[in-house]
Amino acid sequence: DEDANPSVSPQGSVLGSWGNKKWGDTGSYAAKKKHHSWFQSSDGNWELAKILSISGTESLISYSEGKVLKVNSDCLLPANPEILDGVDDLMQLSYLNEPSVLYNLQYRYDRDMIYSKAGPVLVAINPFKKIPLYGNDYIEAYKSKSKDSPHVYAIADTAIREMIRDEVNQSIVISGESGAGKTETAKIAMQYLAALGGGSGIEYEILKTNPILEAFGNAKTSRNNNSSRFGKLIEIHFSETGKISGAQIQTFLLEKSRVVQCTEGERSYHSFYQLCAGAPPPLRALDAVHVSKENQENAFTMLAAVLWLGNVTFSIVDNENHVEPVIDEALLNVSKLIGCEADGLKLALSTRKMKVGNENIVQKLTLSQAIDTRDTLAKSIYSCLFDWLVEQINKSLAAGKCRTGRSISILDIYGFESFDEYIQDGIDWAKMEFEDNQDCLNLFEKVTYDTSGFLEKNRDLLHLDSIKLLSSCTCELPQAFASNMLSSSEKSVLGPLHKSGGADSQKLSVATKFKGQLFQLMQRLESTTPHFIRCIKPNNSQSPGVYHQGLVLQQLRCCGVLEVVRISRSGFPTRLSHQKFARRYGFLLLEHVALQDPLSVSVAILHQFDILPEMYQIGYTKLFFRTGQIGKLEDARNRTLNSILRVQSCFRGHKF
Ligand code: AOV
Ligand code: MG
Repeated sequence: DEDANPSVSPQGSVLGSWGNKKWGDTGSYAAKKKHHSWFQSSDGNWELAKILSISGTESLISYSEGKVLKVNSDCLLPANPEILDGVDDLMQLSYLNEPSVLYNLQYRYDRDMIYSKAGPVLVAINPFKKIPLYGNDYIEAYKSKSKDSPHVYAIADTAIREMIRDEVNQSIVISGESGAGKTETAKIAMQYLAALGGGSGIEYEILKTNPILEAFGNAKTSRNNNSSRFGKLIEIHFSETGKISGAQIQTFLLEKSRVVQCTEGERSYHSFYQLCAGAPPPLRALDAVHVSKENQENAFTMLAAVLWLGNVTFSIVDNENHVEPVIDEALLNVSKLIGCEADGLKLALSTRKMKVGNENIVQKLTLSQAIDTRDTLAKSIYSCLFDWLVEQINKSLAAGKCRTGRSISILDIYGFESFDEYIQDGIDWAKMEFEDNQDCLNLFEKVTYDTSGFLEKNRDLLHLDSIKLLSSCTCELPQAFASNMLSSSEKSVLGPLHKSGGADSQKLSVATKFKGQLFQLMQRLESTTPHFIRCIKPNNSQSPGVYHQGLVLQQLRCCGVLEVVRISRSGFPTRLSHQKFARRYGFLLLEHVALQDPLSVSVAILHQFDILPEMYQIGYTKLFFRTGQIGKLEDARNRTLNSILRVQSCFRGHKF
């Protein structure tokens, strides 16, 4: 029966028409007898069904071990032939409708194949359990190319190779919802880079930064027991020979509010609990990044001060609701730990000096103002401590940094989720070139953060009184923090922070800072070749083996994974400028056209290697290729280079 299975063509011509754009939209699919189809059951899940007969607009289907149902044929979507079950790249599916993609990913997930390709993007579904896909044997296998199934290692491998081959910095951009596995994925990528580029020992230091930063910047939330509350870009530097020579870490907007408050069932930063549990391993890890014993002591002292600050209480001292801190163990400990007079601390927490006209007046604080001041001080000390820690780590990792080399950056940022705007704009972000910073920034401002909470949570402006208190401390760190705060507030767009009044301008300053950081980030990534990993959370309970179709679909849709596959399949995902193409392959030309303009050289190369016209498109400045074409040219280039090398070594070995 010819109609029983749709014919499969490599370019998916059966359904080059994109199965469905929305739920239920069947596109050009016409149901046929014996076809396998998807239909949506009453619980919203898609189920595989076989069409028994068709009459008019209705089809009789059988599904789930013998159940039979009459449905409107329009509600059916075509399923792929069994031979395509579990293909490792979604591009290979004949039908790319949502249920087919969901099914394929689930098929693989059920078999612990958590990685799949969606064209150029790696999709990683969180297994929420240990799976045996990592470690030296796997690293070796990907390095030697004896394994090529989708994997973070394969992405990292491509990044290293392209960095060396193209002499271009690379980036690995990891996105996904909270708890989807971004941070774990970043660590897996680092593991591979460390194994391939290691040797000097600095790779171990780089890997050890993970537990340190997690101790100070991660916390248990309702979505993730080890949730990163800061964004992180780690730039790993390589020498010209491909060896790791150093690294630099940039962090983004730590969630400070967590220091003083968190929702029920959530926790504050791990470091506090670790400190309370006594000299814990991740904190002692500080040795690894060459923080002196004295500075480690200082850091723990600050941590303890923040903890004690949380215990400072206030009592009402007059009938206008003004308060003063209770002089107890907590207040005394804080003053001792940061190195200031208890009286000074008491004043800073209960009064505010203000200038009205030409007069200096001292205003007493109400309970809520005092609590705010206390909390802001705690948040500020903690975030300064975090920044200081990152600075120490960077100093340590910069040792031996090789300036002439290249780098691979790994971006693990929370909230960096919504790429759909790129798709709407018709931009093929498979090879997104970060050409327009403004677009990227606009996109971020679209990103829905924990909206109201986000800005509220970061209302963190420290009053001058508190900053002065810190700068008067006898301990080194609070002094350093105070001068940092002053200089950064002076630099801020809004001028010194303590001058800016109401809540609106405070909010603005956080938004401005955020935007500034993202701008820097975009600038850094602009010149890199990006590789994308999209992490997917299969369920909300952090459980292994549970795959919620609806949840997965929502995430696939949100970042446009399905569209990427479609674009890649119909499009030309590989782009190269004529200059680059001509420089790289020009020497392979048999006829001498090397002196001509890059475009002519490009055309000559395409002709010489008989690249089929449907496999490329020539633009004014760039060449566009379908997947796989560059590989052929690379093979030819390598063959030629190898034979040149052989000839050279023959000559060298030969005594004339
Ligand atoms: P996230 O970085 O995306 O969340 P994580 O990387 O912290 O998510 O992953 C959450 C948890 O999922 C981890 O603690 C692991 O238990 C588990 N997990 C993730 N990837 C793997 C894997 N490959 N193998 C085994 N378990 C894994 V957030 O930081 O909250 O956005 O802000
Ligand atoms: Mg994380």
